[in-house]
Amino acid sequence: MATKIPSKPPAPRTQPPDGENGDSVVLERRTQKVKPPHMHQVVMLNDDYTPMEFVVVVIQEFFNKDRETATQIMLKIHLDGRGVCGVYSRDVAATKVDQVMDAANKAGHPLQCISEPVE
Ligand code: TYC
Repeated sequence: MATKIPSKPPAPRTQPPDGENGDSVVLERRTQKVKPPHMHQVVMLNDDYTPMEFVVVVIQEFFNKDRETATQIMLKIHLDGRGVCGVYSRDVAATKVDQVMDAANKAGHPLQCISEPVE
């Protein structure tokens, strides 16, 4: 392939590059551009068929809660219809939902779990 030779050399700079005044370099302070990730909560929903013990074990296993805390979360879901099991980045929350749904399907329980952005 033929390389095009520029007919004229580039014109010499008349201005120093941005941030330089010729003698010294000026560093600009900029505000932080990277925002923390938007967090998502994994919410478990109540139903009339999934055994309480199964829900407690799932919360312990996938949300790293002790038995006491897992039981309190399960009872909250049972009484209120829904409850937050944990708050994570979007991808981790989606993985938790998949893990719970997979375990519930394999055990033959209708347990439902969703992920939603934290307000
Ligand atoms: N309501 C269920 C029962 O009485 C227990 C249950 C709790 C089911 C929480 C689902 O997410 C749930 N066996």
